[in-house]
Formats: sequence, structure tokens, C-alpha cells
Amino acid sequence: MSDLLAALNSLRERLKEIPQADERRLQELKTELLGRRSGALTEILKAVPGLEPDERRRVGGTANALKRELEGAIAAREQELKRGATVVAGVDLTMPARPQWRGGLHLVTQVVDEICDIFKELGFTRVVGPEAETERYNFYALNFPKDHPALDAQDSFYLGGDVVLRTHTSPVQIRTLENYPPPIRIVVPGRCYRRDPFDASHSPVFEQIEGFAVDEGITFVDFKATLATFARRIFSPTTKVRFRPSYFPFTEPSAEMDVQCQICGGSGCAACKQTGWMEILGSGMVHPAVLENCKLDSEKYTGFAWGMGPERIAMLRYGIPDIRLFFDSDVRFLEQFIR
Ligand code: 2U9
Repeated sequence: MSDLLAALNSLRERLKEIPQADERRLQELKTELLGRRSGALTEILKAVPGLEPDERRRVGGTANALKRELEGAIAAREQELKRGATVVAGVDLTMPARPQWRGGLHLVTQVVDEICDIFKELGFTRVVGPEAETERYNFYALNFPKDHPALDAQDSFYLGGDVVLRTHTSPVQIRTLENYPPPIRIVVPGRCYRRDPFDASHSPVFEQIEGFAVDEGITFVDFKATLATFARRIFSPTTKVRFRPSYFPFTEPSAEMDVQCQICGGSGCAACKQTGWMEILGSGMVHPAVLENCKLDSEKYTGFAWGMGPERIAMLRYGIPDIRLFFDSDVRFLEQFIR
């Protein structure tokens, strides 16, 4: 009997192994201790009926108590493993990992790429050009009169002489017209600069996407259809658009394109100032004088052009209230848009 009690005592020691056991070890322990055939405790219980009544009670009682303890501990550990609360060498393997820092493209870069990709599908090639331009490429070739306010140092950043930080990407279209024969279909993203205040809706540094198509026989219908298709791709297939007459020196006629308000769907809200519409781009048919400035026959060639601000598109789309958020480099804002 004392052998059996000693054996039970040493089996009790094994209880300590259970909370540390992984799934495999736990099954091994179960078999080793409680296995029907040759589990250590099973063997002891098998010996109990052959003992004297007194001994039977003592050994049997102790063995059965230990059996319940072992079964309880194993069941608890099984539950724990099922929940996944695995502690190995003091390390809780179920603890969420520290987030791995992941970089990504700036939201405005993503929107620029998306817009250029849509125009690419419509047959437009992405083209870039210099950010410092001469007045000729930035203004005169585009039919700006000499006394236009944009030429004033109060409105544009002059680098010295007649060199100016481009105020739009239009000079790239002029350079393309000078160097390539029609048909031309290009989309031109890039940084632009204006002496604007830095407030919720303005920034002296901003991104633009312009584009144009020049060929024989391009009409107002090509113009409206291309831009309406673009709006439906960037917003949604059922988005309604409307064109309102406008004025730019480099287009005639000129129009601004509105889309149904992306916040209220057109019923009117604070974001669209109760109009149900949001302006997303300026556009028009390329002014004949601009074509002639680039030595193209404006009787033979026509074209349409447009310009838009990707920051504005991103703000409309995601309900971002302040353009300065794009320039603050606050990771808490930017990381929301990591894809
Ligand atoms: C050439 C001929 C025509 C480009 C155009 C606009 C209308 C326009 C603004 C929208 C908001 C600039 O980003 S913004 O501030 N742009 O409204 N841009 S047509 O027309 C051209 C360009 C080049 C040779």
C-alpha cells in the first residue's frame, strides 16, 4: 500500500506539467496518466480491488481524488488551448503582435494615379514637364493677355527675370504641341505653385491634373462624353454630371463640370451648399489662338482640354475638410489611407 501511496504522490507532481503543456504534450500526458490500458493512475486504480478494505478506502479515495484533479486540470488546459491562450516560457503567444510599420503612397498620389489610369484607358498618355517655366510657356502661349493679374508677382512665384514656378501644368501641353504632330491625347499631372493663402481650401503648392486631345474633327461631343465618362469612373457609374458655361483664356467655349454631390447624393447639404452639385473641373475647347501659337492650323485642328485639382477630388470623395491635412505629414491622418 505504501508503494501505491508513494506512486500517487509522485503522480500528483505531474499536475504541474499540465498548465504548461502544448496540445501534443497534453494528449501524451492524458494517455500516460489516465490512458485506459496502461495509464499510470489507471494501473493504480486497477490494483485497488485487490487491497484490504481499509487500504482500499485510503488508496481508492486518494486515487479517485487525484483522478478528478488530473481530469479537471487537463480539461481546463484543453479549454485554454482551444481559446488559444498559449503561454510558452512565460510568453503569451496569443498577445497581438506589435503593429508592423507599413509605408504607403500619399492619398493625393493615389488619387493622381487613379485619375491618370482612367484617362489611360480612354487613350491618353501620361506626360510630365518642368516646374520652372518661362512666362511664354506658362502664360503667353496660352493666350493670357500681358496685363492678366496672374502675371503679377503678387499672384505667381517668380524665380527671377521671366522664369516663374508654373501656376498650372498647361505649359506641358504647349511643349507637346510644339514637339509632336496630332493626334495628341495626353494627361499631365504635376506640382503647381500660386501665391495663395494657406487655408482650409487653398495651398500655395498644389497638385494639378490637366489633359487635352487635339486632332482633326474633335467636337464638343467628344469633350463632354470623355469627361462625363471620367466622372462616372472616378465616382460611380450612375453619377450625374452637368456643364456650366465659364471662362478661361485658353479655351473657347469654356465650361465647368459639376457632379452630383457625393455627400448627399444631390438632395442638398452643407457640403454642396444646398445645391446638390459639386464642381470638379474646368474645361473647354482649346482656343484657336493657342493652336496658332504652336503653329497648328486652327481651321484644320480642334481639341478639348480640362484641368482639375486632385486634392479637391480626394477631399470631396473622402469628406476631408481641410487641404492642409495633405501637407502636415501627420501620420495619424495619412495612415488612414494606406492601401
Ligand atoms: C492648353 C490648352 C488648354 C487646361 C484647362 C482648366 C480648364 C481649368 C483649373 C481647374 C481647377 C485649374 O486645378 S485648378 O485650379 N483648370 O479650369 N484647365 S481648361 O486647358 C488647356 C491647357 C493647355 C495648351
